[in-house]
Amino acid sequence: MILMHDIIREGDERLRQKSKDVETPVSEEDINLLKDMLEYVHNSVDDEIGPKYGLRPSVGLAAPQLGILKKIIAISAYDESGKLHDYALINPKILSYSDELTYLPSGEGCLSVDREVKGLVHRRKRITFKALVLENNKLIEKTIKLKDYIAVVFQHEYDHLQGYLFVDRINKENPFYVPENSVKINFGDEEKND
Ligand code: K3U
Ligand code: NI
Repeated sequence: MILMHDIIREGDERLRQKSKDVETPVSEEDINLLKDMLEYVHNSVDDEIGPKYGLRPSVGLAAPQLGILKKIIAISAYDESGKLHDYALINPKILSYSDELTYLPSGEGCLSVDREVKGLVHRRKRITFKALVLENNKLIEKTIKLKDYIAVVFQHEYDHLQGYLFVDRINKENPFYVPENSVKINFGDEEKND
Protein backbone atom coordinates (compact mmCIF):
# COMPACT_ATOMS: atom_id res chain seq x y z
CA MET A 1 0.00 0.00 0.00
CA ILE A 2 1.18 3.54 -0.78
CA LEU A 3 2.08 5.65 2.27
CA MET A 4 3.08 9.31 2.75
CA HIS A 5 6.81 8.44 2.80
CA ASP A 6 6.42 7.16 -0.79
CA ILE A 7 5.40 10.64 -1.97
CA ILE A 8 8.21 12.90 -3.12
CA ARG A 9 8.19 16.59 -2.18
CA GLU A 10 8.84 19.98 -3.69
CA GLY A 11 12.57 20.33 -4.33
CA ASP A 12 12.86 16.84 -5.81
CA GLU A 13 13.79 17.35 -9.47
CA ARG A 14 11.60 14.45 -10.60
CA LEU A 15 8.53 16.63 -9.93
CA ARG A 16 9.89 19.03 -12.57
CA GLN A 17 10.39 16.49 -15.34
CA LYS A 18 8.00 15.44 -18.09
CA SER A 19 6.49 11.99 -17.76
CA LYS A 20 6.66 9.46 -20.56
CA ASP A 21 3.81 7.61 -22.24
CA VAL A 22 3.12 4.20 -20.74
CA GLU A 23 4.02 1.53 -23.28
CA THR A 24 1.16 -0.51 -24.67
CA PRO A 25 0.08 -3.19 -24.17
CA VAL A 26 0.14 -1.97 -20.59
CA SER A 27 2.15 -4.24 -18.30
CA GLU A 28 0.72 -5.93 -15.20
CA GLU A 29 3.18 -3.82 -13.18
CA ASP A 30 1.75 -0.55 -14.51
CA ILE A 31 -1.84 -1.73 -13.97
CA ASN A 32 -0.97 -2.63 -10.37
CA LEU A 33 0.63 0.79 -9.86
CA LEU A 34 -2.56 2.43 -11.14
CA LYS A 35 -4.69 0.32 -8.77
CA ASP A 36 -2.39 1.13 -5.83
CA MET A 37 -2.66 4.85 -6.63
CA LEU A 38 -6.46 4.77 -6.67
CA GLU A 39 -6.35 2.76 -3.45
CA TYR A 40 -4.19 5.51 -1.86
CA VAL A 41 -6.77 8.16 -2.77
CA HIS A 42 -9.61 6.03 -1.37
CA ASN A 43 -7.64 5.16 1.80
CA SER A 44 -6.65 8.78 2.35
CA VAL A 45 -10.26 9.85 2.92
CA ASP A 46 -11.29 6.72 4.83
CA ASP A 47 -12.13 7.64 8.44
CA GLU A 48 -10.26 4.60 9.81
CA ILE A 49 -7.46 3.90 7.31
CA GLY A 50 -6.44 7.56 6.74
CA PRO A 51 -5.63 8.44 10.38
CA LYS A 52 -4.27 4.94 11.12
CA TYR A 53 -1.56 5.29 8.47
CA GLY A 54 -1.16 9.08 8.68
CA LEU A 55 -2.36 9.66 5.12
CA ARG A 56 -2.99 13.22 3.93
CA PRO A 57 -6.49 13.40 2.44
CA SER A 58 -6.42 13.66 -1.30
CA VAL A 59 -8.72 13.67 -4.32
CA GLY A 60 -6.00 12.63 -6.77
CA LEU A 61 -2.49 11.30 -7.26
CA ALA A 62 -0.12 11.31 -10.24
CA ALA A 63 2.70 8.78 -10.75
CA PRO A 64 5.50 11.43 -10.76
CA GLN A 65 4.56 12.16 -7.13
CA LEU A 66 5.91 8.66 -6.42
CA GLY A 67 9.05 9.46 -8.42
CA ILE A 68 7.72 7.40 -11.34
CA LEU A 69 7.81 9.45 -14.55
CA LYS A 70 4.91 7.75 -16.30
CA LYS A 71 1.59 9.21 -17.48
CA ILE A 72 -0.62 7.62 -14.83
CA ILE A 73 -3.30 9.43 -12.79
CA ALA A 74 -5.85 8.35 -10.17
CA ILE A 75 -8.77 10.60 -9.20
CA SER A 76 -11.61 10.10 -6.76
CA ALA A 77 -13.67 13.19 -6.04
CA TYR A 78 -17.25 14.36 -5.69
CA ASP A 79 -18.53 17.00 -8.08
CA GLU A 80 -20.75 19.96 -7.18
CA SER A 81 -23.89 17.82 -7.47
CA GLY A 82 -22.52 15.11 -5.15
CA LYS A 83 -21.69 12.62 -7.90
CA LEU A 84 -18.52 10.55 -7.34
CA HIS A 85 -15.94 10.57 -10.13
CA ASP A 86 -13.48 7.68 -9.87
CA TYR A 87 -10.89 7.68 -12.66
CA ALA A 88 -7.89 5.40 -13.13
CA LEU A 89 -6.12 6.82 -16.19
CA ILE A 90 -3.17 5.90 -18.38
CA ASN A 91 -1.73 8.20 -21.07
CA PRO A 92 -4.32 10.99 -20.74
CA LYS A 93 -4.13 13.58 -23.52
CA ILE A 94 -6.12 16.81 -23.52
CA LEU A 95 -7.96 17.21 -26.83
CA SER A 96 -9.74 20.52 -26.29
CA TYR A 97 -10.69 23.03 -23.61
CA SER A 98 -12.82 26.09 -23.04
CA ASP A 99 -11.55 29.67 -23.14
CA GLU A 100 -13.53 30.19 -19.98
CA LEU A 101 -11.56 29.60 -16.77
CA THR A 102 -12.55 28.56 -13.27
CA TYR A 103 -10.95 28.48 -9.83
CA LEU A 104 -11.35 27.20 -6.30
CA PRO A 105 -11.91 30.20 -4.00
CA SER A 106 -9.84 28.50 -1.27
CA GLY A 107 -6.95 27.81 -3.65
CA GLU A 108 -5.28 24.41 -4.10
CA GLY A 109 -3.04 22.11 -2.09
CA CYS A 110 -0.74 19.26 -3.04
CA LEU A 111 0.62 16.17 -1.31
CA SER A 112 4.03 17.10 -2.73
CA VAL A 113 3.95 20.65 -1.30
CA ASP A 114 4.43 20.74 2.47
CA ARG A 115 3.60 24.41 2.92
CA GLU A 116 0.46 26.47 2.69
CA VAL A 117 0.55 28.54 -0.48
CA LYS A 118 -2.07 31.26 -0.67
CA GLY A 119 -3.44 32.33 -4.04
CA LEU A 120 -5.76 31.35 -6.84
CA VAL A 121 -5.12 28.87 -9.64
CA HIS A 122 -7.15 29.59 -12.76
CA ARG A 123 -7.81 26.54 -14.85
CA ARG A 124 -9.92 25.64 -17.88
CA LYS A 125 -13.60 25.40 -16.94
CA ARG A 126 -14.25 22.56 -19.39
CA ILE A 127 -11.85 20.05 -20.87
CA THR A 128 -12.06 17.03 -23.14
CA PHE A 129 -9.37 14.36 -22.96
CA LYS A 130 -8.74 10.85 -24.14
CA ALA A 131 -7.07 8.14 -22.06
CA LEU A 132 -6.89 4.45 -21.37
CA VAL A 133 -9.36 4.05 -18.52
CA LEU A 134 -9.34 1.12 -16.09
CA GLU A 135 -12.93 -0.05 -15.62
CA ASN A 136 -13.97 -3.47 -14.30
CA ASN A 137 -10.32 -4.55 -14.51
CA LYS A 138 -10.18 -3.73 -18.25
CA LEU A 139 -8.39 -0.88 -19.99
CA ILE A 140 -10.63 0.91 -22.47
CA GLU A 141 -9.74 3.90 -24.67
CA LYS A 142 -12.25 6.63 -23.84
CA THR A 143 -12.92 10.28 -24.52
CA ILE A 144 -14.10 12.06 -21.37
CA LYS A 145 -15.55 15.55 -20.89
CA LEU A 146 -15.18 17.20 -17.49
CA LYS A 147 -16.26 20.54 -16.10
CA ASP A 148 -15.82 22.71 -13.03
CA TYR A 149 -14.37 21.04 -9.90
CA ILE A 150 -13.55 17.65 -11.45
CA ALA A 151 -11.94 19.43 -14.41
CA VAL A 152 -9.79 21.38 -11.92
CA VAL A 153 -8.73 18.18 -10.16
CA PHE A 154 -7.87 16.55 -13.49
CA GLN A 155 -5.80 19.56 -14.63
CA HIS A 156 -3.93 19.63 -11.28
CA GLU A 157 -2.97 15.98 -11.81
CA TYR A 158 -2.25 16.44 -15.53
CA ASP A 159 0.11 19.27 -14.59
CA HIS A 160 2.13 16.78 -12.53
CA LEU A 161 2.73 14.80 -15.76
CA GLN A 162 4.13 17.96 -17.38
CA GLY A 163 6.38 18.85 -14.43
CA TYR A 164 4.23 21.71 -13.10
CA LEU A 165 3.03 22.34 -9.56
CA PHE A 166 0.00 24.47 -8.67
CA VAL A 167 2.31 27.05 -7.06
CA ASP A 168 3.73 27.83 -10.54
CA ARG A 169 0.28 28.93 -11.71
CA ILE A 170 -0.38 31.53 -9.00
CA ASN A 171 0.06 35.13 -10.14
CA LYS A 172 3.26 36.29 -8.37
CA GLU A 173 2.39 40.02 -8.29
CA ASN A 174 -1.24 39.53 -7.28
CA PRO A 175 -1.99 35.99 -6.02
CA PHE A 176 -5.73 36.72 -5.77
CA TYR A 177 -6.10 38.26 -9.22
CA VAL A 178 -9.22 37.06 -11.06
CA PRO A 179 -9.21 37.39 -14.88
CA GLU A 180 -12.51 38.55 -16.38
CA ASN A 181 -13.08 35.13 -18.01
CA SER A 182 -12.69 33.15 -14.76
CA VAL A 183 -15.64 32.07 -12.63
CA LYS A 184 -15.54 30.80 -9.07
CA ILE A 185 -16.42 27.17 -8.39
CA ASN A 186 -19.43 27.06 -6.12
CA PHE A 187 -20.16 23.98 -4.03
CA GLY A 188 -23.49 25.45 -2.98
CA ASP A 189 -22.68 25.24 0.74
CA GLU A 190 -20.83 28.53 0.92
CA GLU A 191 -22.14 31.85 2.11
CA LYS A 192 -23.08 34.24 -0.64
CA ASN A 193 -20.87 37.29 -0.24
CA ASP A 194 -21.33 38.70 -3.71
O1 K3U B 1 -7.94 18.94 -2.29
C1 K3U B 1 -7.79 18.13 -1.40
C2 K3U B 1 -8.94 17.46 -0.77
C3 K3U B 1 -8.79 16.40 0.09
C4 K3U B 1 -9.90 15.83 0.67
C5 K3U B 1 -11.17 16.29 0.39
C6 K3U B 1 -11.32 17.34 -0.48
C7 K3U B 1 -10.22 17.92 -1.06
C8 K3U B 1 -6.42 17.78 -0.91
S1 K3U B 1 -5.09 18.20 -1.99
C9 K3U B 1 -5.30 17.11 -3.28
O2 K3U B 1 -6.16 16.29 -3.28
C10 K3U B 1 -4.32 17.17 -4.45
C11 K3U B 1 -3.58 15.85 -4.49
C12 K3U B 1 -2.25 15.83 -5.20
F1 K3U B 1 -1.44 16.77 -4.78
F2 K3U B 1 -1.65 14.66 -4.96
F3 K3U B 1 -2.35 15.95 -6.51
C13 K3U B 1 -5.06 17.40 -5.74
C14 K3U B 1 -5.83 18.66 -5.90
C15 K3U B 1 -6.51 18.86 -7.04
C16 K3U B 1 -7.24 20.02 -7.25
C17 K3U B 1 -7.28 21.00 -6.32
C18 K3U B 1 -6.60 20.81 -5.15
C19 K3U B 1 -5.88 19.65 -4.94
NI1 NI C 1 -0.49 17.78 -6.54
